[in-house]
Amino acid sequence: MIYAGSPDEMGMKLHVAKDAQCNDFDLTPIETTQIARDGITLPQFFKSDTVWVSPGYRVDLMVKMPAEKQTLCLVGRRPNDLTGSVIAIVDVDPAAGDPTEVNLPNEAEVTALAPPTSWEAIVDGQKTTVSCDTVKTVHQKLVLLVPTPGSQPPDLTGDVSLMSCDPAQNPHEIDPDAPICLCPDPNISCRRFDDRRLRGYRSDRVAVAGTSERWEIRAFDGHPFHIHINPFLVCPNNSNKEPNFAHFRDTMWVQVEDGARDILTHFKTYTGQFVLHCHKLNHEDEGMMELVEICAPDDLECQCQGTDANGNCISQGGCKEDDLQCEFAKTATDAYPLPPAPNPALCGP
Ligand SMILES: [Cu+2]
Repeated sequence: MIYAGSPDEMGMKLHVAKDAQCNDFDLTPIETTQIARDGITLPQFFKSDTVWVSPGYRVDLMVKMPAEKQTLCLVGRRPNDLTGSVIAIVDVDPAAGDPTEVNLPNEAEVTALAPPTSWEAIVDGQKTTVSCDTVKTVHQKLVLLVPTPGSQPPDLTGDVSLMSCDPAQNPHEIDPDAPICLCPDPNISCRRFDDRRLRGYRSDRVAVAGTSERWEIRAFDGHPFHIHINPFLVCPNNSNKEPNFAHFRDTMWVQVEDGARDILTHFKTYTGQFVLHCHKLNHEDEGMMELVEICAPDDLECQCQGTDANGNCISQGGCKEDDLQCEFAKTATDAYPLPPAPNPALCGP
């Protein structure tokens, strides 16, 4: 099942119909067995009566039909449609073909196809066996959407001018006499894609081929985090909607109620640029996207694209010397979920 809709999350359940048009159905749903996410086999089955999806999701699942001749109703529920709508009618009819299987495939046979959840890679300069248990240091922290607490989002319609902490430069300042820093809305880590390009940053996040990193990802409300090229390992979590054991995927729902979601990256051999973004296309199009760059291990010029006032590489999260907005974005991201500490040098008192 591929969810190409936008912008809402949806929970889907399969119900046994009481009539051919699914005007009425049994309220108890049928169990489904998820075997892959984003085309990558899961290391164990995930059984659930709800297939929960967010924009950009792909779920492979198996269903054992309860009877040879029956109609099933696929019902989808969204935040604005809690009673649900029938989105597909499934007819099971022996006249349509010969049954080939009575039971679902064996779990061990299917999960044997899953990629291993630990591997060898360079971490912090050392060759390491990487797993959610062995790599605990958080190398990069991402927050999806960080509005400044108590502020109204600025009106950015039709205007891609730079956000700024300097009221003289900031056309979106709400009150020129009380300057405050604002995060553009939407954003990733208080930064917006086109602002960063206009300010001349070649990329937003740099990593080295052959390495792995642990990333901590949070959301102010809820967003499907999506990254291109290399799938990432989702570490065990407390989700009751999705597989909560370590598994690979390339799109992951992150919501405020769950706190941080940790992933392990594995930058294998590809060098070059690609994007990570929220998979809600309206958010992505408004700037909730980053440019990621993978450099070869010996390409130091790629790894360090100039230095900031303290000698730190700009490409490793540093800011250009006069870029107060970038400094504020770092402070806000590091502090999250708390508000950033007031800093008159950046934002006024
Ligand atoms: Cu989003």
